[in-house]
Amino acid sequence: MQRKAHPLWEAFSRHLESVSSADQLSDLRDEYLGRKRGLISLELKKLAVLSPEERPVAGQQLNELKQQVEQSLLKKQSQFKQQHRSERLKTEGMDVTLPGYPFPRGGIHPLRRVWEEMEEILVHMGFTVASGPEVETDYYNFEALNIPKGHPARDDQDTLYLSENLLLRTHTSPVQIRTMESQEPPIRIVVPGRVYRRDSVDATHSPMFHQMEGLVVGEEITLADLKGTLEVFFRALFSEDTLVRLRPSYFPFVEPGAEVDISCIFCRAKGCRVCKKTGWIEILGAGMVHPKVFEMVGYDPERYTGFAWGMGIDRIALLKYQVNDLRLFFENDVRFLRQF
Ligand code: 2NM
Repeated sequence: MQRKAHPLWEAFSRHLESVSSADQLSDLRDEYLGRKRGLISLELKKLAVLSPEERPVAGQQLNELKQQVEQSLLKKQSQFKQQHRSERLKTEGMDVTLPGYPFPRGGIHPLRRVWEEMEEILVHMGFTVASGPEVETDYYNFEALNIPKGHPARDDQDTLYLSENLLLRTHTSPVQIRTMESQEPPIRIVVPGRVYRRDSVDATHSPMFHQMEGLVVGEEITLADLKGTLEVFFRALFSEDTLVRLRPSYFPFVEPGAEVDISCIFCRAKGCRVCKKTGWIEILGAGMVHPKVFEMVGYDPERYTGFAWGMGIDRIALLKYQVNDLRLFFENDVRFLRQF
C-alpha cells in the first residue's frame, strides 16, 4: 500500500530542483538534515508528543522521508561531480597520443670511456689510482726522474714552462715520485691524467693529451712481472689472444728500458695498414725503475726493485675505435661524439 508522502517532501523536491551548485546543495542538506536545526530533525523531536498509536505511523513516514532526502541529495551531488569533471576535461584534457618533445641525451666522451675501461682493468688487477698536480716543478718532472739539467731528454720533451722552475707536466711520472716519497713499498699504482708538450696539432699530436702510467715496487719485482702485467692488461682491453713483445730502448728513469708492442689487433699479426705490415703495434714505453730514481725518493735500491710504464690513452682510443685523427676527439663535434 502506497503511504502518503510527508508534507516536507514536496517542499524539499522543489528546493532541490532550484539548486544549481555544490555549495547550494550543501546548504540544502543542512536545512533538512542538520543535526540540531534541520527540518527533519525537528520533526523527529515532535514525535515525542504524539500518542502511542500515532507515533509509529508518523515515525515510519518520517524515516522514509529522511531516506528519500538523503538519496536525492546524493544523486544530485554525483550529478554535480560528473558535471565538474566534464568541464575540467573540456579545458584541461590532453591528447596522450601526441608525440613527446625530443629529450637531448648526454654521453660519456670516448676518451673518458677508454680511460675508465683501462683504469677498471688495472684496479681489478690490484692497482690503486693516484693523481697529482698538472703544474709541476722542474724537480718532480725531471730532476727526480734522473733527467738532470742539460740532459737531451729535456729538449726531446719540448716542455711548456710557466717560469724558471714551474712547468706543465710532460708525463704523469711526478705523481709516482710523490707517491714513493710519501709511502714505503709495496707500491702498486696507476696514474691517469692530462699531460702537456710543446707540439703543434696534427692527426697524431696535441699539446695536451692523456697518459696512464703505472708503477710497481717491491722486494722481488722483475722484468717478467712487467711483461706478465702488461699481457694480462692488453688481453682484457683488446682480446684474449693478444701478444706482448719488448724491444730494448732508452728512458733516463729506467734500466733496462723497453718499447712495448702488441700483436696487431686488426689483422691478428698477419700484416695490415694499421701495423704497416709488421704484425705489431707500438703501444707504450716501460722498464725497470732506475736505481738513481729510488735513491732520490729515499728507497734502498739494493732492497727494492720495480717496474714502470707509460702509455697514451688517446693513442689507445684511436686504435680501439679505429679513428685516424686525434683532432676528432678534441673538437667535440656532437655528430662525431654521438657515434660512441
Ligand atoms: C715511461 C716509460 C718508462 C716511468 C718511470 C717512472 C718512475 F717514476 F717510476 F720512475 N714512472 N714512469 C716510465 C718508464 C714511463 O713512459 C713512456
